[in-house]
Amino acid sequence: MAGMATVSFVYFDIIFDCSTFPGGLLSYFRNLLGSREMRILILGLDGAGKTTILYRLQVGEVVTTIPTIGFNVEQVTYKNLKFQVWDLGGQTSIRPYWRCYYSNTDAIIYVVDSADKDRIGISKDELIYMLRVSILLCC
Ligand SMILES: Nc1nc2c(ncn2[C@@H]2O[C@H](COP(=O)(O)OP(=O)(O)O)[C@@H](O)[C@H]2O)c(=O)[nH]1
Ligand SMILES: [Mg+2]
Repeated sequence: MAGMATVSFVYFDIIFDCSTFPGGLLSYFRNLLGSREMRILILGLDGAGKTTILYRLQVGEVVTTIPTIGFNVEQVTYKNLKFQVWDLGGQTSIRPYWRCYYSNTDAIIYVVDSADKDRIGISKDELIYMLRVSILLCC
């Protein structure tokens, strides 16, 4: 990740508009969860901070990462909710394969490195493309 800036998160639910759930996102997940584990994807360009966020969620601290080849999948428990979190590699050559993971996914976390100003446009384009494809595949 370039520089010392913080990572910005863009969180959105690919299936539902969150405003539909006045009880909050957590209660939305809790209601859905009853029967199964939630599946979440973490996407973003390479070096954006995806793996760091995954392990921050899982072990509660920042760990040293190496570039992700392929993907990491980890189970994360938060307030008795279980999430299966898929951290997909963000290199240019791997991005076309993100679409293979959209089906059966409950939510996507899209990570943007706010310090990587040279690639902010690429990150935006990938986000828009990902939204288009995921909506086509999931609705
Ligand atoms: N300064 C700063 N560095 C970060 C932050 N998040 C991740 N990094 C660093 O950015 C680099 C890439 O992070 P990584 O999680 O491997 O990115 P990924 O390719 O998206 O999985 C690593 O050296 C991290 O330590 C952050 O919030 N601030
Ligand atoms: Mg990674």
